[in-house]
Amino acid sequence: MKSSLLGPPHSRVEAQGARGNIGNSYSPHGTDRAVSYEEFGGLEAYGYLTGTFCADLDYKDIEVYTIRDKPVVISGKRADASPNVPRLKETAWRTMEWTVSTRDDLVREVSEYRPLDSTKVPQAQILLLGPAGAGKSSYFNTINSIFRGHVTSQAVTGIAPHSLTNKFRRYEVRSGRDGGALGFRLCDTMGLEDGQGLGVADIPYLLGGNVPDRYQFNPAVSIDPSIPEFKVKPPLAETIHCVTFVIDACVMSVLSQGIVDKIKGLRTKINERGIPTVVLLTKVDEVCPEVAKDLSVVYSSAFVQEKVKELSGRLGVSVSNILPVKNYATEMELDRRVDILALTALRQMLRFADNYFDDFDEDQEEEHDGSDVEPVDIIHVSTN
Ligand SMILES: Nc1nc2c(ncn2[C@@H]2O[C@H](COP(=O)(O)OP(=O)(O)OP(=O)(O)O)[C@@H](O)[C@H]2O)c(=O)[nH]1
Ligand SMILES: [Mg+2]
Repeated sequence: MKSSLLGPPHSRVEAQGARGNIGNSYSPHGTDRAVSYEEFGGLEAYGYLTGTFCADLDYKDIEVYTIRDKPVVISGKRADASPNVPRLKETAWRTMEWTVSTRDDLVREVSEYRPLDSTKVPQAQILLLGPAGAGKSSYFNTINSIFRGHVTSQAVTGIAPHSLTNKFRRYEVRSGRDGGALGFRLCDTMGLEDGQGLGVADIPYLLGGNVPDRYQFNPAVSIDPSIPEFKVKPPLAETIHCVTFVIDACVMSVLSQGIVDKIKGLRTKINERGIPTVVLLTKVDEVCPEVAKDLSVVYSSAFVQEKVKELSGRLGVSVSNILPVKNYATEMELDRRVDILALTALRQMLRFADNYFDDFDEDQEEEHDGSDVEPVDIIHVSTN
């Protein structure tokens, strides 16, 4: 079945009379980039971009070569998607109170968070890693919005042929416009891409705090330790204390093997350093129509649960460490349910950062003279 589509990436399009989302994903045929096209809870179609991006970068030509029912697994059984398949489970697979007081308690808990005094670290450093377009910058914007009290978009977000974020940013979050800085930073990175973008060789420098704020990434070249601003002997306060992988629920099923391998390679490096990892599953509003209507049913959604299980299997991460979120993308006003999911995830990251501090080996706090920095894998940590 072939048909041509013209539509904005990562948004709804019309095809074969059905509505769905497009997400760029993998490149099986050289310069062609395949897309997944997914109807809410129903059809799944695969196609290739047949044209180039138009001048305004907003539209892609897409030739769909197949459309088929999207397999859905409910309670461990594979079932064809159909209107008869219950989208919501009778019993939620995670519990959550969606009340105003839950939101307020989370805001308070996160606002009051500070790393243990003994660490001499003023702010936990959380590194956001993930494929291009997964929602890393949007997650920072979401958290920033919550504490600003209105929707903001400090970090640039959007869809582009390659990662839109091209600078390393250690974002601080303030409580209110003139309030003090909170006890964490969200470190935003360039997206992971097949054959380019952030790579496994870059990760030791990012984890080790060697890379300065606003470092300009080069998608074709690994981080260069010979740049003048490269921090040879960063303090513990600047190293990474928790890593968050950000994965787009819409396209995770069709992530290329190259990207999955890259993520696994990064995880190995991160685990070797005992740094805890969390996975954010973004865009859950785009994989389940019930969730799109009301985010508070996210933990009852069979589709979201299936995505969580699938991701767990694909990346080898435990289900409990995969946290569904919906970032602010088009909203003008804050939404309590968006805040609760985003803050629950952040609280988990901060708890994990605390675990890292608890486990931090005193031996690693020894001074290094910094003269022995090697191209990869050497991270110098001191407490100054
Ligand atoms: N519906 C929906 N859209 C989202 C969500 N998160 C992000 N988006 C949209 O997805 C697109 C990409 O988001 P970004 O935050 O720029 O993604 P990124 O991971 O920073 O991408 P790069 O910087 O290019 O690597 C933007 O158009 C966002 O508005 C979400 O949870 N739901
Ligand atoms: Mg970004």
